[in-house]
Amino acid sequence: SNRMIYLTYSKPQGGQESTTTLIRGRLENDRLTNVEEVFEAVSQGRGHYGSRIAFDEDGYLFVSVGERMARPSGDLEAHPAQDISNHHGTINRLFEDGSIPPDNPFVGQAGAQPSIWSYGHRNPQSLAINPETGELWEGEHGPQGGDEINLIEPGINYGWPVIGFGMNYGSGSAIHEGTRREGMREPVHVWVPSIATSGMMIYSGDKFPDWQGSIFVGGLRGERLARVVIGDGVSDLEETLLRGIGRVRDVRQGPDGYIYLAIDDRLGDPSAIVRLEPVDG
Ligand SMILES: [Ca+2]
Repeated sequence: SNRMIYLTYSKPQGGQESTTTLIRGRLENDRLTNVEEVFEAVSQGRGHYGSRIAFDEDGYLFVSVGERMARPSGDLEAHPAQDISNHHGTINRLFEDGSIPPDNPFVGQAGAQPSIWSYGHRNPQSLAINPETGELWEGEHGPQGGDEINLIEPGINYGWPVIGFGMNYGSGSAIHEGTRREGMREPVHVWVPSIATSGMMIYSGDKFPDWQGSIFVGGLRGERLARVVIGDGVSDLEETLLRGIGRVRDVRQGPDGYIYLAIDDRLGDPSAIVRLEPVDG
């Protein structure tokens, strides 16, 4: 371990607005030292920052940025999440120091942000690499209904807000023109109603052999752990584990092969890290 810690936060930009910013520093004597900014998103708004960080085996760093609650109305194709001159609703691929890999899909395209790896996302609060295949998986919050899991590939438009499965809060009125369209990628799995997807992990350990390759996703409002099995491009199975234990903020596989959950208490009380162990028989 190089003791480097990466984290994102909402960086004030003047007024009441702020943007998703990624920093890193080295942990020395329980202090974060040599803190430096790695990435600052070109985005504006008051909410829906994303954001998650994932590292792959090849030294790339992925960071998600939310659509910043820009309203989906009028010309949906003019929405900031469909515009790659900003970072609203994007997954970005960087080297660990924040520099831009020259083979990113929009490098050299006039007006495009060269860090963008994929776009057309809403609020991506889940991002994980499958350690066996190297695939990048993402989960995002839909509006009322329509949380998604997507397999992320470079240069792809994932559709928000032109296509999707959600509707407007309260009124239930339509947002999207439909659920599919040429040139936009549909999700691999959808939750209607939403669970408010949070941390994600693809299991590869030996403590739960039957769960190897499954995608685990925490639910915030859904207060659950979801297990999703992906078949040939679509989900074959989704089951709910541990319903009602609180808002599941993150799920990780420990080096020991057990599954760890971070439970989140909205009232700010101390809350638990929980370890899942197999039950014999
Ligand atoms: Ca989508």
